[in-house]
Amino acid sequence: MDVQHVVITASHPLALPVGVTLDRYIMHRQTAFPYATGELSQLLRDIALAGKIIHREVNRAGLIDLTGGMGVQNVQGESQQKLDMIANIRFKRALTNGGEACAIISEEEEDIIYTGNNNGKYVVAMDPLDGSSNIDVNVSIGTIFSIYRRITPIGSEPTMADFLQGGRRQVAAGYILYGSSTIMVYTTGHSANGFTYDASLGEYILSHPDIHSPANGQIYSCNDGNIDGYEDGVRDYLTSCRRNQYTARYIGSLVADFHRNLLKGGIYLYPPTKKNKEGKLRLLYEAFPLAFLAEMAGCLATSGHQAVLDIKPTSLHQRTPLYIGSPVMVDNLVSLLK
Ligand code: AFP
Repeated sequence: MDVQHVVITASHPLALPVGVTLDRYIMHRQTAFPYATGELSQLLRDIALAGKIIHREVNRAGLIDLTGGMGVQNVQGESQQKLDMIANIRFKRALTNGGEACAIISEEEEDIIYTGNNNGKYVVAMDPLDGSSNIDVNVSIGTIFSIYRRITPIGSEPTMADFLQGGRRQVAAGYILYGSSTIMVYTTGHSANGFTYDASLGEYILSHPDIHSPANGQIYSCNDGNIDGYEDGVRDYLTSCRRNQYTARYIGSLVADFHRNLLKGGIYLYPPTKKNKEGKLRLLYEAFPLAFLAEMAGCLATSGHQAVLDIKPTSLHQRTPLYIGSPVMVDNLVSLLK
């Protein structure tokens, strides 16, 4: 059954104030959907819970390494695994135990992961820990997730088709950034909201309601070392950024770069390069979810030739060029591309 969505912005009578917990917010939002069964709400809570566990692991990563170095393992035998593999295991476990997802795809794994919950209505695409080169050096990293309502019959085994529906079919998407604080930002298709994690309470608290990104910005984020491989239009755009004395900021963790630009105004670019002719970023795990969020917050996301959300996915690990951020900046860039 198609559900009538109710748009709730910060000024809507159903909107909740800064300071409410994520759980309460999710429950409250559910009341806006007359036919909601609570399954998507539960799935979001499962993801949030996995995020808390990753937050804990990230914050003691150095200590885990020490333990691993001593040849000691924890009860799950995981202490010597790299943090991105641990995050992958944690998320799979949370989503499998939660029962709402019938299948998962992960940037860390080649094939579909079947949860055994064939009655689950949803499938989840996730990058459990993006920015792996930053893990060992205490620099911000993040989890990205994307949720689709399955198109195969409930009760049957999910298939690739459930994951290849296209970005506009996402029912929810978001990220958890493990930075100077941990924040979960997500959308269910109407507004984008951010919840900062208070570890002392064990709760995510609404801190960034109804995010609207500035229409224009002065920050550009790309790997300058790849510039020789960029097409002329991208190089021209970067030249204009320098001429305008914009600020260059590149963390190398998409979630962190995206989050900063979302709040402050800016553009993130990962064009095709000599090494990655299709671009480096993954369509299903990185580009689709962030593009969905971006559009909710008033930003644009393009591959250079079309809106990211209009790209037809054909494989689970497909790559795409990505230009995402403030609409004026993205439009200026696109006007220079052939
Ligand atoms: P890793 O997880 O392999 O570090 O890749 C991170 C990422 O997908 C994205 O988060 C970064 O913005 C981008 O790749 C960094 O890529 P470069 O190191 O090529 O700039």
